[in-house]
Amino acid sequence: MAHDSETGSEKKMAEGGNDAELLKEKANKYFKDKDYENAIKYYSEALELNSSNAIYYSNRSLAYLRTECYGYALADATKALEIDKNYIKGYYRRATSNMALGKFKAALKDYETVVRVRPNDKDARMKYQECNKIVKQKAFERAIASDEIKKSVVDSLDIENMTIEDDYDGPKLEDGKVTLTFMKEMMDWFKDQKKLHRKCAYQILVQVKDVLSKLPSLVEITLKEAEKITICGDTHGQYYDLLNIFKLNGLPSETNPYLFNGDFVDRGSFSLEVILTLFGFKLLYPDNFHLLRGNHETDNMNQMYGFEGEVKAKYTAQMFQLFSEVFQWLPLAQCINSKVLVMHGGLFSEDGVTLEDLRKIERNRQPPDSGPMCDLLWSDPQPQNGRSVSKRGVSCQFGPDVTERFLDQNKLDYIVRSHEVKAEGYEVTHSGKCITVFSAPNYCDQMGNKGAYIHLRGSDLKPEFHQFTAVPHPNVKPMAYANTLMQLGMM
Ligand SMILES: [Mn+2]
Repeated sequence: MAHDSETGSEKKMAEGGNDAELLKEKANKYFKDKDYENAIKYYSEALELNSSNAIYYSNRSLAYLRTECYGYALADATKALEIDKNYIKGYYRRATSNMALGKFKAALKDYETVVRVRPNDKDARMKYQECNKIVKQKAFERAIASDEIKKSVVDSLDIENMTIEDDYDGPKLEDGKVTLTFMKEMMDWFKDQKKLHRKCAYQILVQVKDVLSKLPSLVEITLKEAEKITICGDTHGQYYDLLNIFKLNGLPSETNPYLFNGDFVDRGSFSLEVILTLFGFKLLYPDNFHLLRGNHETDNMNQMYGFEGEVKAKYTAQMFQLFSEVFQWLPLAQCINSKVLVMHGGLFSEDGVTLEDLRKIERNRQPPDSGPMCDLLWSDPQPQNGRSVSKRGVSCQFGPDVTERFLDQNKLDYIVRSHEVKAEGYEVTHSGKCITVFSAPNYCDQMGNKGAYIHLRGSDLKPEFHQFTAVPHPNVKPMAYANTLMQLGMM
């Protein structure tokens, strides 16, 4: 779908329409240069002059899709269709927004409409069929889930008897254990785009499931005076940038602890390499290497944004099932020295949530649509007081007063969260009480942002920011394994 720029068809515009058109042209140019923030700004200005133009809404909807603001994208696509119910692109936009939000049935309705209106459009038919397939598969999964207690993949594996072929000369666990030598060999092996033997991958997954399932939903650690921890944000399958973090900041070890704050997989096409490396270090240093769940360590996201496709391409559907089981055991939040709380998304849709409430969350599941578990994975801060509807269409946005009250009630100093790309790799908001850290530089090969990580020392718990830029990676584009409906060029 080309981006809408046809100007000729709108000669019948109201007064001020030409100014609005100029603003749209300006916005289109920013869009083309992938500067989505400015594109949104000028589409919005165009809409202020002429709020009855479906194309403006539709174009802004696409810019919102690109910046992951699916809630806003959905609202704009809906608006475009209210103005012009024959506007085909509006249906595509609304369908894509709904897909991104995991609302597959709603998306299917829009694809149905397009196919009905354009029976000879092959592209439309393909999208309809793709979406229909997902809806059917979801219905099937629900049927199974209610029929019997879901069995673990672990029970159907016979890892002991998996043979490693003689021609495999890659890394192997030593007596079934992850060692530092194994980790170094595996990282080099991955760097050369080679595949770890499936037996080793399964060994890591089964062991890490066991380790993670013994952790509480809220992990609490204490740093001594002289100790330091490094907190990283989203890595999103950018394996070569992960290696660069280790190069700049040192390999994980008992004296160089790390906390990776979710969204390890999806989008970047080296998600398996990232997650197996992180799981390997979790096994090697269970008390000094920490992982929290992000909103992308979930089935719906993995189906749309590439991780499921990548695991199926490199291994099997069964292995993806096991990943899904492991992800459900990732802890949801971590508290450092009873003062700093770390989570992937942010704070809550309601006041009064306590650390005790977080400890009690039964996390071994796909996240619900609302409530504390959903908020921890999905919410975002906002500059104004109070709460508002999420731009993403899930959870909420919370203001500085919300942060203040939460910290007061729980006797905390500040929160660290990730989840949003930031130009500088980090951002300090809410008077220093809400910090965002993001560690995927030049996100999706196109955002031009820096990455960052944070050092926290036991002595003062003051955040110290370190920035870095993207390094080259082999020529496999982000989203290469994503569902065809989500691939960038097709939106
Ligand atoms: Mn996220």
